[in-house]
Amino acid sequence: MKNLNLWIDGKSVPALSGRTFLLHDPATGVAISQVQEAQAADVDLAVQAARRALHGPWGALPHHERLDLLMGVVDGIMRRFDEFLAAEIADTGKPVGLASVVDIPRGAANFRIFAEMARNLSTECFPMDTPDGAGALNYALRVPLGVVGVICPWNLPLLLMTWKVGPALAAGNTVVVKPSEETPSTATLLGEVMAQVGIPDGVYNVVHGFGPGSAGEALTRHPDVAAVTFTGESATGAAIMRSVADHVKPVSFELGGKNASIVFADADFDAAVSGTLRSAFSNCGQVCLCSERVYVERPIFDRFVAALKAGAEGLRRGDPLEAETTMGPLVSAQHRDKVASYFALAREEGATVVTGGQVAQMPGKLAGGYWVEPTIWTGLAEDSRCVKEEVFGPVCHVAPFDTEQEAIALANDTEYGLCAAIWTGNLARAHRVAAAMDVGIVWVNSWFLRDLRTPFGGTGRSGIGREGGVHSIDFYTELKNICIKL
Ligand code: NAD
Ligand code: 6OD
Repeated sequence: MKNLNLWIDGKSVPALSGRTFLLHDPATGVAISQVQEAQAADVDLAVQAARRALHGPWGALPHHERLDLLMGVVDGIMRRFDEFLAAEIADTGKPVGLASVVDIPRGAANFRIFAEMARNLSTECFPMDTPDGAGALNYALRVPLGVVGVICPWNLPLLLMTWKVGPALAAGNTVVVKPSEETPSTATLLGEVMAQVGIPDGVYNVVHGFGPGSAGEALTRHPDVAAVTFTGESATGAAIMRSVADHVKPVSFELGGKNASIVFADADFDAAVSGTLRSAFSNCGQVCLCSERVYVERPIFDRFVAALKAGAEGLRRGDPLEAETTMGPLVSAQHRDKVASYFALAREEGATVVTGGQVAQMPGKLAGGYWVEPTIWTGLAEDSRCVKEEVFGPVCHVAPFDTEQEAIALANDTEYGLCAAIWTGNLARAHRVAAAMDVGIVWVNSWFLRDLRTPFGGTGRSGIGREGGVHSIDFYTELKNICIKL
């Protein structure tokens, strides 16, 4: 079994307390790693290392040299691509066909796009008239926030962590990362890459552990952490907000969703079916952007449900390392039990189970893994818990609608507001319905497609702020106003 240390001040170190926890392979249930659990004292060491780097070697580097080093991280990840891939698959159980084209390449790309973006940053400057005629120059400077606490979920571990670390470092900050307790490996591997490519010690630190009463909470409460960027559940976001309140720290929150897809009868039928299959079942439904509510115009409802059922039943569960596998397990036994509880609840709430609805039995070494069937429900009331609450598994409820107004009202009837997908062949309708969606991101005839310079984030319980491009840089910097009398 592998031992996974913390990464503090450029070194791999055990936790001061000697406490550890076990990590299991989601595909088999077999224990694969013993992970060092950081407590407040370890978090303090990491934050102090990050402060020294901020006020020392990292802060002293010319801006373009910092960005050159971050471009080196891109190459460093790509050189160790296979190790990142193996570590991500072992922790998450996601299929190699997904992790090799999405998770690891995006982990590298997140450093490239923000290093490129930060090279071209500008701020405003206004030459001013003054009563004495001498004039003044009033301009703004961007300065880093300081030590940023980065708290991450388990569903896209490297992708979502680097989505925050990339811009934070490009903006001149240093970071202490708390990866999910379920998926700590790639964050640790990234520490080795940082050291190999010459990022100064203390710029990037990793503390493993849990949330409340453990490394996560200690990080959010640390007085020398200037800001907290968090991706995870909405309820956890609320807890973190309470933790940072006393120090009035800025937060960037990417939280949960209960996203809708709307399929109009004028859509390209096959594209809508395959797009909805992807948006409901990718990564075993463990993507915050997944569609758990699908609204289909009544004339094509029965045909659509039948096609979606055939597609879901065609997904291939199997060894995540095999290229043919299109559906992996859920991340943990605890999460499998949560998803299974919604299978039971849906039946109690009167769902028709079109397909799935069970924990899946797998053969051989996969028998001990956390497998479930892709599941489609119909017939639930709009106010039922299965239609209102985020399940975060391979499930969707499909319901018919009759008018565009009704579809908009159904899609918007949620406390969340992360994203929506609209499938239509009518351009005017696409614009109209997209504008009416109460969410941060709308896809038309697509899903999970975007230029990384555009704003990403949600409304309502789905988050606070926007990440991506200059929007990330805005969060990770303060603007300082300087007015010089000439
Ligand atoms: P989670 O909230 O349970 O945990 C996320 C992280 O927060 C973990 O590292 C955890 O240890 C830490 N944590 C938990 N309690 C804490 C506390 N009190 N203080 C500090 N840290 C704490 O989320 P998860 O189960 O890992 O991820 C799934 C959730 O994340 C889903 O709700 C999903 O929608 C959401 N998510 C959102 C986005 C997005 O971009 N909007 C992306 C991915 C996942
Ligand atoms: O693609 C991204 O940048 C991003 N933040 C995706 C989030 C996925 C949620 O699980």
